Amino acid sequence: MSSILRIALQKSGRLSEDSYQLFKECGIRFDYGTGKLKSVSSNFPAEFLFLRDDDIPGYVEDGVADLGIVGENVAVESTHQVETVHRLGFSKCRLSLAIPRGTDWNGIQDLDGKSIATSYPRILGDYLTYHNVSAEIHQISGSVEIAPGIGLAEAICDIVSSGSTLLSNGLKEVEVIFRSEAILIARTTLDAEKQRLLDKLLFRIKAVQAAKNNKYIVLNAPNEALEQITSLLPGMKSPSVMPLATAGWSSVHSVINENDFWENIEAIRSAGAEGILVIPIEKMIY
Ligand code: PRT
Ligand code: ZN
Repeated sequence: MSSILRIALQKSGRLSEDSYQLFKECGIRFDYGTGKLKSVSSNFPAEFLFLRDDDIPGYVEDGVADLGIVGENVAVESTHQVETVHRLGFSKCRLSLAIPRGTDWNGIQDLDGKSIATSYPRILGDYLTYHNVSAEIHQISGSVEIAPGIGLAEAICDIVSSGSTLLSNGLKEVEVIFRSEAILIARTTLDAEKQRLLDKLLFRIKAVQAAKNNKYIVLNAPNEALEQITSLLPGMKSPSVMPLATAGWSSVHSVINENDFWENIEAIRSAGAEGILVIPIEKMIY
């Protein structure tokens, strides 16, 4: 029987849409939604299982699923042995300590002897131990932000994204203890055939991510500025340079990274480039 990868995704929540979108961009089609628990892809040897995110590391460790997508916060907090295969760059957030807005903050030692409510006792416990702080950890599974208001704890340690939940509960963020994003996790032992399928999937994921991080750029340059402009646009191997119908001018085609995009564009313009077009890339394969 030929092998099939079983991939666990969050059924419905902050990871779901981006996870589904990622597979779509990788050209892997499957149905989801309307209460489905699983779905087989119509064009890739994969079966998708739709689960609560907290259950995914356990299912991956047990071999019910071969792969899964979870927040790194969930993977690190769980005691299950799984391998982090790839960082996916979405659902970014941070796990932070927060205290009532009116309270002074001089540093982590302020929490010595205090009580802290959290759903992340392991990550918090390790952080406190590392900083030699002894505090009482109250493990609660939800609505952590109300704990100080109802007298359950003096501080909280919870996931923060925009910060508006903390704000509306009269709390202030005082220390980021962990930064998280969605990750692809795998069972620690995959047979050769499943590993081959995982490599195939990773190849596609990397092409999709590279495309998102880069843009295709086309510009016109006076020939005397070509050397300087092409050195600013190394592209994937080297830029393409073609003569324009206007004598003394060339067209340069290359790829430019999103991270230093604006600085590079300014340098290219001051070197003499004109008529710059920047075009999104759909897939990028090195
Ligand atoms: O139902 P299921 O168990 O599957 O989902 P869930 O409710 O446990 O998780 P879900 O969907 O809320 O989050 C899934 C993952 O998304 C988390 O494990 C994080 O990795 C990531 N993520 C990104 C977040 C947030 N942003 C986030 N803002 N997870 C939770 N929050 C919550 C946070 O707990 C707090 O209540 O949003 C609130 C803070 O948001 P801001 O924007 O007000 O700061
Ligand atoms: Zn959950």
